Amino acid sequence: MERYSLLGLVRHARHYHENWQRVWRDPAPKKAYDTVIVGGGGHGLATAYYLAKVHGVTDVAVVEKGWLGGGNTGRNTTIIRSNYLRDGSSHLYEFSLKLWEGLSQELNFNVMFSPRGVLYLGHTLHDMREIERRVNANRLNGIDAELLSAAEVQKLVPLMNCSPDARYPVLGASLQRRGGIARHDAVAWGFARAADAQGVDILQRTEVTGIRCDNGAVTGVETSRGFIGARKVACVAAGNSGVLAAMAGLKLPIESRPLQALVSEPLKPCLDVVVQSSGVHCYVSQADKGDLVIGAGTDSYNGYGQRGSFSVIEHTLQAVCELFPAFSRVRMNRHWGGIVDICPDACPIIGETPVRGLYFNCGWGTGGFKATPGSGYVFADTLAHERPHPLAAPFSLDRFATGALVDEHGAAGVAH
Ligand code: FAD
Ligand code: PYC
Repeated sequence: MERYSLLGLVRHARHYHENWQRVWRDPAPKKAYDTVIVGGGGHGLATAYYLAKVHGVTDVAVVEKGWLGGGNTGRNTTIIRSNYLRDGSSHLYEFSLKLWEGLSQELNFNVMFSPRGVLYLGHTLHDMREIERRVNANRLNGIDAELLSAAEVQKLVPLMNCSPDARYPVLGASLQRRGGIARHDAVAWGFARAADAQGVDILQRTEVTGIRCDNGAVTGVETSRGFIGARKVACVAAGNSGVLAAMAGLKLPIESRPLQALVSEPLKPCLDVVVQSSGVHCYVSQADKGDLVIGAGTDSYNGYGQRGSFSVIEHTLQAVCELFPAFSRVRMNRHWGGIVDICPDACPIIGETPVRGLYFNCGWGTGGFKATPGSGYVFADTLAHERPHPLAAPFSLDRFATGALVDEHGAAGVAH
């Protein structure tokens, strides 16, 4: 009975909220490592974990200028799906989705992956043709995909305004039932804890300020805590990738732009599927604790401030209210921005650079959260074997010289 009394609650709080154990160590940097990973977001931490776990490479440091998951990993709307158009990207994201399905067990840490289904709405005949084409392409690649009519969408999401009188009426949608959401910072913490347990050093509050090269090969990184030598340097820094590349004299085909999201006050359960619409432009899901998690479009200018312009967020809220008139009475609690790294073909860059031993994993833009485990896995394999993992091969930097671009603009959750 005491469990439910006020006194019981206070006792519980005092007992469980004191003397917390560290979940990962806080080591001093060593003079040198075999591999230094720059960026303690989900992708960098996953890379470190799989390097140690799968390849036995444990002489690794993850160097993070702020706190783990403080970049886009902790700022995104966590939509996970694998319904991309092109074969190369479909295989990579599907590989990642399969890893999500077992990730909490793999890490022994609950990342709260919730495969509640992802709906992608069509508002015009052209949208519907594109959606149908993508559903067919997904099925050819063995990826679950369904085409829904407007009536089926309405049945699945009773709160949605599917009236033919809407300004942009819902004509139908694709549905990937295995898609869903996860708890963003738990993903960073789960990979961090598991990488640390394998012997990886995680160095927070350590900013890389320079990349040292000698004779065309990388020798280490200058940091706010001194020089750290490395045989390999792997940059996984999302919106800051261009800045890091410039430190080694490289220019990446990337634009860094703010992308915003916001959360509402908590509501009773009312939306049990993820809804995306590039037509009216918004994406929304309801987190397990009840708040609506809503995402916007990118600002149309480059920048490094982790906030975005008011007009973009206002446009998104208009779209949300149009799709869900009931949400017009909901108060918004917080909004923020992250800096996304966008490639011309809306696909990532994974692999080596012209500098020997210097690797980049970036360009995931507005859609890399879903790729976190898969990206870490294939990048670790690429680093360990010093050749592209087969799933990473289509995403090498030299595709911008050969012209073998993997255009995924149509499947990006955010129009840009
Ligand atoms: P980050 O988590 O950004 O990690 C990079 C780290 O590098 C940062 O922690 C940063 O501090 C560190 N760093 C940078 N420079 C240095 C330096 N010089 N020295 C040391 N450390 C450095 N994707 C989806 O799949 N689904 C979504 O629903 C989705 N929604 C999004 C919504 C928003 C608002 C945003 C901003 C992004 C969204 N994304 C989404 C994209 C997704 O968040 C990213 O692609 C993904 O999280 C990138 O992970 P990362 O580990 O590469 O980068
Ligand atoms: O990639 O699915 C996605 C996405 C949705 C919102 C932002 N990115």
